[in-house]
Amino acid sequence: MQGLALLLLATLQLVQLVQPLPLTIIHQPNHALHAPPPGTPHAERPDRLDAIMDELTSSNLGATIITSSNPLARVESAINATHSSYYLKNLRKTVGGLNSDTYVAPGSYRTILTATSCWLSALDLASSYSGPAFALTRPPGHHATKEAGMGFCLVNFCACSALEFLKENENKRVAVLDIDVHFGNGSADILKGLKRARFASVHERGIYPGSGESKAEGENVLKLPVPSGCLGPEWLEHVNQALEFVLADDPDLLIVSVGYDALSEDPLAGLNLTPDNYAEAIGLITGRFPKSRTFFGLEGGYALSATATAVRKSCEALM
Ligand SMILES: *[C@@H]1O[C@H](CO)[C@@H](O)[C@H](O)[C@H]1NC(C)=O
Ligand SMILES: CC(=O)N[C@H]1CO[C@H](CO)[C@@H](O)[C@@H]1O
Ligand SMILES: [Zn+2]
Repeated sequence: MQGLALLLLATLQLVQLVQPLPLTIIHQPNHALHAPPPGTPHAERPDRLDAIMDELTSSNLGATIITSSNPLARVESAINATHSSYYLKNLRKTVGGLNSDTYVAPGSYRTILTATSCWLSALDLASSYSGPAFALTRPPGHHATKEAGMGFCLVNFCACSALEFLKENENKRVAVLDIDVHFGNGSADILKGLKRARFASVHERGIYPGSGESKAEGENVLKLPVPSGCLGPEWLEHVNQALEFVLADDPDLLIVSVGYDALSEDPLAGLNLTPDNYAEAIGLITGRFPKSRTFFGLEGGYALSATATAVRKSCEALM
């Protein structure tokens, strides 16, 4: 009798162990403080995230939606470790344009702190085997290099998270996959040469930021440009190749910088993906690496309704 009870208990515990954890979405309540100056229309605007959150909250997704709450000192130290103090000093005192396409509003630095905090919360979940998690933040971050914001990006949240993980785990490795339609030059810039990190980007050839050609960028960085007009199957093949590269040295964590500007509706780029192609990419990713140790963070995506649909389908694929 006692033996049976023990067996039952053990089985229950086993079921709990293999039961996948639900998706956690981390959202950024103050994101609208980062807004373009009145009267100057800009693709990177608060509506982007509002449309996504509306779509997610009105669907029966069943994901846990939380906000982040990291101590300010941790968030700042992750940012300080990623960008030069010269650049950050300049960023904090700038209001207006950092350059012609990248604006800074009075509240931008505060939204940057919460966005970083959201990515760190997603990191904490995935690094304690409690993923998948998805940080839904803006503006995007993957073009920001150590020394400069550009391409709508002020701080590189993806790089902040990867470096934080490497700092907290001395012997572990991190894999970073970037599937925004633009080459993640900032993430490549910050991660190249790091022994315990691998980075791969799948992006449209010949568009912004112009440095996405497949020339070598150090042994741990792979650039996989696809031609304009590219459809789902060819793109997915490249995503698969990118995954193979970043997973080759048995990483402990996978970070996915996901931009939805490869959708055919996107006004800024020329690929022809559908929302279902994003769900298929998520399927490829979770088929090759445990989703409990994976987290996603939002980069671009400027066609509001198609992006919202594709984010929902991505989340459904993660459930
Ligand atoms: C980050 O750097 C800024 C400016 O150099 C400094 O004021 C701040 O105290 C630093 N924060 C942490 C947690 O290191
Ligand atoms: C690693 C990398 O490609 N960095 C590039 C990012 O884009 C800027 C602007 O095009 C270049 O100056 C960097 O070299
Ligand atoms: Zn992009």
